[in-house]
Amino acid sequence: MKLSFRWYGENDPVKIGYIRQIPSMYSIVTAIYDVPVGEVWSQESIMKLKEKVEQAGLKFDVIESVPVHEDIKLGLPSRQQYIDNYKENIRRLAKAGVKVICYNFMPVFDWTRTQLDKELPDGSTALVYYKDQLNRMDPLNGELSLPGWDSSYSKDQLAEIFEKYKAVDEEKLWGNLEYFLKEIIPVAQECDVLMAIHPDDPPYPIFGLPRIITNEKNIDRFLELVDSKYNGLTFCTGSLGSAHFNDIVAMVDKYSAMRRIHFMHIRNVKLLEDGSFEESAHYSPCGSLDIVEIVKVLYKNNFDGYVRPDHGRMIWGETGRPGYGLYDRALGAMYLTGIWETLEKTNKK
Ligand code: DNO
Repeated sequence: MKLSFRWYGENDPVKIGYIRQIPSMYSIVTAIYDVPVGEVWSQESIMKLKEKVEQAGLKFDVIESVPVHEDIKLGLPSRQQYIDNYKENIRRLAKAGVKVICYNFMPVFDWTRTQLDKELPDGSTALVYYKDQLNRMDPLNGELSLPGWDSSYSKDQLAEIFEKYKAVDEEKLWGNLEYFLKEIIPVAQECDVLMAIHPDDPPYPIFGLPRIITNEKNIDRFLELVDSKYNGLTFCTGSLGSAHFNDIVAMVDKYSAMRRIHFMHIRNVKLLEDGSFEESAHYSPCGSLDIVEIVKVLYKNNFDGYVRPDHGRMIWGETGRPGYGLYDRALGAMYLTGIWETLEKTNKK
């Protein structure tokens, strides 16, 4: 496994030099953040970013994300221009040596939580998703915003997009995804860049919008749409693991054995009885997922892709981008490294 860490660039309160100090850190995961979704990234800005990462002694191997324009997900006639731009971004990133591109196909909203600063009994704060809070939320009142979103919309724009989605049910969304993949995967193959879709978080429809990268059956269908290693997965344990119906260890085992996982997001979640969940520390006893078992199956299948500790809590008084502080993610990184080292040493004997 290649340990990596998400960095939001120069504006990230977490300095890249601090990330470098985490033992066994290999690669940065980042993106160009000042270009509107759907537009082409300049080669110059890509090269500058690469330089910054490499100056810090880390690899510039993984991009998260090249976001997919809403018109592509909606299947509008205007999608062609955005798909052409997407292909150009793949080519330009390949020129800079990028190996994996993460993206998602969630309508309108990326990952969604109902509270970003829930205080846990130990005084740390975490991101949570409480069903009763969700039921009281109105996505159209303009109050909903998350730090991880690639786009932000005005109230009116959001209402307009919701209106357009009335014509897109799950099957239409599948069709639009297939169209997109059949266009971009040949380019990814030509450039030798592995595409890695991120699952929907949480893995079921919200606010009446369809979501399809949600469970084993659908991921099987996704992988068959274009049966190529270039059409792969970002397997996010916390996203898929926030619903009781997903057996995370079995899924990681299956897809890593198929060599279709290129990027792992590893974090833990604590599932509550009513289907709500709280993000927790990575350490298995803190949540509902068994992180040791997850890493074990990756090891067993000789996983050599990228792994990043995903969201962390805010601990030790740190402030910053919810989910993306330094301290708890660094603890997660060392926990994962410790498990991997133990597996390597025990299996050598
Ligand atoms: C959440 C992230 C996601 C992810 C996108 C990929 O913290 O894992 O926002 O970056 O869904 O496109």
